[in-house]
Amino acid sequence: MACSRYEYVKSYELDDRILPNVWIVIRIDGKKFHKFSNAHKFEKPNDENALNVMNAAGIAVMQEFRDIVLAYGQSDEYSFVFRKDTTAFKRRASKLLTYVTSLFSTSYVMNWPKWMDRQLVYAPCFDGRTVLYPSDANLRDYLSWRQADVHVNNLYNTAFWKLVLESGLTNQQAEERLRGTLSADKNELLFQEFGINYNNLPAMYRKGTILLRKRVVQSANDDQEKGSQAIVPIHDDLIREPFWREHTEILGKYVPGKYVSEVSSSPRLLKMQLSEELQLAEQLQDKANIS
Ligand SMILES: Nc1nc2c(ncn2[C@@H]2O[C@H](COP(=O)(O)OP(=O)(O)OP(=O)(O)O)[C@@H](O)[C@H]2O)c(=O)[nH]1
Ligand SMILES: [Mg+2]
Repeated sequence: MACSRYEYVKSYELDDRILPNVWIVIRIDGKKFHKFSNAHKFEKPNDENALNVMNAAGIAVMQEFRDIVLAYGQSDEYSFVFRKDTTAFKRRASKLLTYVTSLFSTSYVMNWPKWMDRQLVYAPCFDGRTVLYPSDANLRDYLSWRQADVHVNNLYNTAFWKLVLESGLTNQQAEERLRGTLSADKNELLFQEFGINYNNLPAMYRKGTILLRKRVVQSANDDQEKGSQAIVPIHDDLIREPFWREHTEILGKYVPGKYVSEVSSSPRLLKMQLSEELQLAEQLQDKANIS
């Protein structure tokens, strides 16, 4: 068809391709989740199932975008790290950002009934931003910043909700009680008044969730090629060096690392993936047998 006289408007679209050789981080964040979590009666300060809806949505995004090497989630946010040399969507910034944000949102809704026993009252909504980091050190500092954030918030929230829900303080009184306290003071308060050793609380609450692509095998001696590939949830300390020594694939030439786990003792998030993969393999086998 001949060019229409309107076609010139296409030239107004800007080329927003991301410069080469940088880590691309896309972070999504729930809109007004303070209100959303109340409306859906999330447990305070952490709702394990609600956090797993976030994790399941994060896994769905990683399954779709194979160039995401790591994702990190805490509270109502998730960060996705694309490998430096990704060519996904020709590195077009707005395409990448909008696809990830909308796939995360729809996957959140799809996964809700698998984890929650209440219905969604209204549609959750997420914003998204893209940040570029030129060096590995910058990327590690970014992730450390997000994990330090969960530590500060979770320690405060744990102490705050104990004071409100168990000691009967009003929100304002609890705020006043915690004003100006250091981490050590809050640890002490939890221990002395509530008998809680903060370090024994679930790691997912204290450290957030790191999603890594791994080959899951049953024993360390198993051939790596035999395992099924899955997105594995990990709740480790990524600020310190051992994490990066253990998962060298993240910053190196990307080949999924090995994850040793008995299927029966795997986290439910992982079991669900492995059983979905098994079902798919069985369906393919059935099809092959029929034809
Ligand atoms: N009770 C409960 N609340 C949670 C949980 N996870 C996230 N939230 C809520 O989500 C909020 C997330 O913080 P923000 O993203 O800073 O605040 P927001 O209300 O989402 O506001 P905007 O992001 O600016 O739209 C927390 O302050 C909590 O109120 C949870 O597991 N349990
Ligand atoms: Mg938010």
